[in-house]
Amino acid sequence: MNDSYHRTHGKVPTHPVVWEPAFDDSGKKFIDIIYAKAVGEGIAKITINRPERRNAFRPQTIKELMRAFNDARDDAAVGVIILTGKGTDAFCSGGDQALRTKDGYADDADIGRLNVLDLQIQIRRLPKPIIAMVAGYAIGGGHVLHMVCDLTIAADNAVFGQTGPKVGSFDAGYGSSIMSRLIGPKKAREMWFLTRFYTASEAEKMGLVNTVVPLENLEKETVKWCREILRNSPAAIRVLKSALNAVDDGHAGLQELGGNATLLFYGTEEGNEGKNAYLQRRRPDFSKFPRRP
Ligand code: S0N
Repeated sequence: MNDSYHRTHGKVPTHPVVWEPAFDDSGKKFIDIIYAKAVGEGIAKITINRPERRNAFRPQTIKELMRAFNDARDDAAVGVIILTGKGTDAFCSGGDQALRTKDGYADDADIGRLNVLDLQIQIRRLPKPIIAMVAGYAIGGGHVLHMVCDLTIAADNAVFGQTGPKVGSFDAGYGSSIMSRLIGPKKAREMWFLTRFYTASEAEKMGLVNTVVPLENLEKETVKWCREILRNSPAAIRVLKSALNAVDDGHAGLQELGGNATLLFYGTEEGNEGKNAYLQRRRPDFSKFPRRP
């Protein structure tokens, strides 16, 4: 960043972030994840906490992730969310293969499910930026999770890949369509058909990640990106996130974008004239509002 940028915006603070444990209002504990918020800053951090399984997710993990994302969405003090994995070996290695049944993934004696798809949609629709902070492996359904996040900051030890056709699975939803958007249709075919793994620097060249930093600087750099985002207009970012997703998300994408237009309209005098007229049992008078060119 040049000097004139700093003159108008001031320097991005570099003091260490202090995390404190966070909870949702369900009264339930988190077992498979760690949920934290930065003291005095609008950053939430959600960490998949199954390092002994390279942070593979089971249905329970996804349910807890969804609870934490929901809480971060509802907390007006939170402006940016980091998704990461515990330790430096893996961001997430996808669905827990030991729990895969003919119905999908099943926790102890439970029915199988593919609830990671609900989480993907939640990440896409959540109106705050979500940053994947990736150290180590981002593989399979874990690779899809980083792709559906808004930004990805990778450590130099990160490894990216899909294993589906090797282990008898595939993600024919976002895992295919968003990948094709990110890296192009030929490269997406390569990634899925050959099931190769890619280094962080290869991923950066492919457009899979935003930046690569030394492992020891991963969180510091991610927090810096969060702080830069937090200096900007939340409404502008909210609308932009939905706009950037709208074409790919079809009707649901337009609904999200359109919802933001409604939200902004509710804040205008013109929008309120209609409501007030209804409540005051009078005919609305929109004549004073401009019909702009
Ligand atoms: C990640 C890899 C490359 C790491 O290798 P490394 O460092 O050599 O470690 P390992 O010794 O292999 O692993 C350490 C321990 O962790 C266990 N483990 C690792 N990954 C998994 C996993 N995914 N499931 C269960 N266990 C895992 C190892 O078994 C080992 O345990 P111990 O010490 O007890 O032996 C390497 O581990 C690797 O290749 N992992 C598997 C990656 C993989 O194939 N993932 C699954 C891909 N498929 C999906 O994610 C499904 C996609 C999906 O979720 C989906 C998509 C669309 C629609 C629906 C769904 C859905 O299913 O919900």
